[in-house]
Amino acid sequence: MALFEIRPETGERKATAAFWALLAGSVIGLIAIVVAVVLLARWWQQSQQLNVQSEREQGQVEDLVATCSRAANPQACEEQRVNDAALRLGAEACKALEGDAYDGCVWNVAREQRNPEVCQGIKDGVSQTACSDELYRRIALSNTDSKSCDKISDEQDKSACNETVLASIAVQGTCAEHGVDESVCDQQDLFSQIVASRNPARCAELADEARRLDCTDTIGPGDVDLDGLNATEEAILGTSDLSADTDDDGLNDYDEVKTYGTDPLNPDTDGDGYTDGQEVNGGYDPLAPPGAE
Ligand SMILES: [Ca+2]
Ligand SMILES: [Ca+2]
Ligand SMILES: [Ca+2]
Ligand SMILES: [Ca+2]
Repeated sequence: MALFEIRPETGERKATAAFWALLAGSVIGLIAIVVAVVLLARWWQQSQQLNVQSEREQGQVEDLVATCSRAANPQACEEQRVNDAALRLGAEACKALEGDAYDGCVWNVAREQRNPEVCQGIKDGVSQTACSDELYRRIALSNTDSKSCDKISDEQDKSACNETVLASIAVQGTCAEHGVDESVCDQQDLFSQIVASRNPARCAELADEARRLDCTDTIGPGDVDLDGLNATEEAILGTSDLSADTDDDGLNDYDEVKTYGTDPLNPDTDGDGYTDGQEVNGGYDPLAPPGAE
C-alpha cells in the first residue's frame, strides 16, 4: 500500500495516525447511518399512524352520512353531519360533500379555526377570496392589527378595515404602541372631552370635517349647563341652557319641570315668600298657596 511505503524514519508513525483516523471516520459514519435509519423508521411509523387515523375518521364521516338515508331530508342531514364532523376533524372531512356544500363546509372550518389559509381549499374563486377577506378582517379587528387589513383583496373592505382599526387604536389611546401619529389619539381625546361637555359649538375645535359632523350628531341639541334639559327643551320652556338654575331659587331647571312641577322662571311658585328651593330643602310643598301649610 502506498501509504505504508513512506520514508522509514516517519513512515511507521504516519501509518499509525492514518489507521486511527480511518477507524474514527468509520465509527462516526456508522453512527450517522444508525441515527438516519432510526429517524426514517420513526417518520414512517408516524405517517402510517396519521394515514390510519385519517382513514378511520373519513370512515366515521361516511358512516354518519349513511344513516341520513332514513332522514326526511337526506341532503340537509348529510350536509349537517359532515359540517359537524369537519369542525372536529378539519377541512379534509368536507370531501364527503360536493360543489357549494363542500365550499360552505370548508368556509365553516376556516371560521372555526380562524385560519385564512384553510380558505384556500374552497374551489369557487369568488368564495375563496370572500372567505379569506372575512377572516383577515376578523383577525385585524380582534388584534387591532392593520397588517391583517392589508391582506384583504377587496379595496373597499381593506380601507374600511384600516379605518376601523385606526379608530379603535385612537379610542384605546395606543398610538405610540402601534406606530400611529400621536395627533390621531389627541383628536380622539378632544372628541371625548367635547362630547362630555355636551356643547355642540365646541365641535368646531376638531380638525377633521367628518369628525366635526360626527361630533354634532353625537351631541345633538346639546345641554351646555348639564342640567338634564337639552337646548331645544330649554328654548321651549324659556329657560337658559347656560344656567342650570335659571331663576336662581336653589332648584335646577330639570327638577322644577320634571320632578316638582314648579315654575322654572319663578323663584317662588306659590307666592308664600319662601323660594321653591327653600321649601323643597325644608320638606315643605312648594306648590301650596299662602296660608295652606
Ligand atoms: Ca340644559
Ligand atoms: Ca338650564
Ligand atoms: Ca330654579
Ligand atoms: Ca314658595
